[in-house]
Amino acid sequence: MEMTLRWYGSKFDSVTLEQIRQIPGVTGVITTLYGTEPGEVWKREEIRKMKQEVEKAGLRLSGIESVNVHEAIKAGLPERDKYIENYCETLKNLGEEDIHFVCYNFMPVFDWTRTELVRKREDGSTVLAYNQKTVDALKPEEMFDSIGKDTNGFVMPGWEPERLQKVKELFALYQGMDEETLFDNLQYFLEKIMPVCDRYNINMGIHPDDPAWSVFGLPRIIINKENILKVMKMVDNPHNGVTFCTGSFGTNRNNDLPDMIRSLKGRIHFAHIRNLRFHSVEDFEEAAHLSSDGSFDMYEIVKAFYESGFDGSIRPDHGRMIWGEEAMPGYGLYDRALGATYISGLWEAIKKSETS
Ligand code: DNO
Repeated sequence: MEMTLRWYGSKFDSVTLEQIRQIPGVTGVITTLYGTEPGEVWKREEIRKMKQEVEKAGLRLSGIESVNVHEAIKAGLPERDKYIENYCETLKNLGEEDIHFVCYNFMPVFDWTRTELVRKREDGSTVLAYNQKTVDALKPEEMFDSIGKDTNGFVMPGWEPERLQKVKELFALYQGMDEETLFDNLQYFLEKIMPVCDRYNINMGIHPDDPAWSVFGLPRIIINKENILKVMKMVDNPHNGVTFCTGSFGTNRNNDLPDMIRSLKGRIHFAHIRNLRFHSVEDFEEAAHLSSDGSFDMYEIVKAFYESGFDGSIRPDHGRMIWGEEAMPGYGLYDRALGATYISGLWEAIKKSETS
């Protein structure tokens, strides 16, 4: 297991590589060429520059989150082949720069969805939150305006203004599309990229849908054990793997996270670990990573990773905003650093108790 932190690059992140380097146990970052558009080919020089910057700070570039998938691929449009070719070219360039992990998602139109970015908790910290009734009362195109004022001026991943300006157009692409068609489109994409992944030894990790159910009537498929196992089977290649995000799969209270982790043995290449606090099945907020602060048993989750021989990168996912920090919501330094040391502590304890 390698402990990492997500980093958006010096132009976009308030957290610096020097700060990340000082978090005990963190040796790598997960980053991206933030600012590239889905469908673009990533140039080798740009990739190399990004990697050198990370390495110069004494850290490893452990993987990419995300190389986003163009909407034409998800919607299965005739021009998808061109964008898949571009995707393969990007993978090849990453492989040639010795980068071997890529996270992506296959959610139509929206990436992750939250209804509040600064819900205040009793201790004065703030967290991201989701309420289904709020979503039900909104039109999709109003979604960004409803939270946009709370981003502290940061461009949120998955909520880029260019994407949101086209929301209505994008919705039209999925009119009447069922889940089976979305599975087919994912299979088509995976079958085309696997040869490049085999050649350059690139592990792909699909990120679950967040929340793990349909929003605004759009089809969503990476939501539970049955569906994720189906994706693993339909392209049965170890390079076709998962980014196991506890906070996303965990939105659905029927998902048994430790059981899912065990059933995906060998196919989880990257872990996002965070905790949620539920007020009802349709209203939840993000919590500190500790079990006692939320609704998940973090010990059982980390144990499932340990016992299934997980050897990929872990990153503490979204944290609370604490100690007056101003950062991209969910991605401040302080609470994620606390999360990293907590998860490392659980890992050490589990390892020692199982080997003694
Ligand atoms: C949100 C993130 C997601 C994730 C993508 C992966 O904070 O977990 O935006 O990076 O879904 O492609």
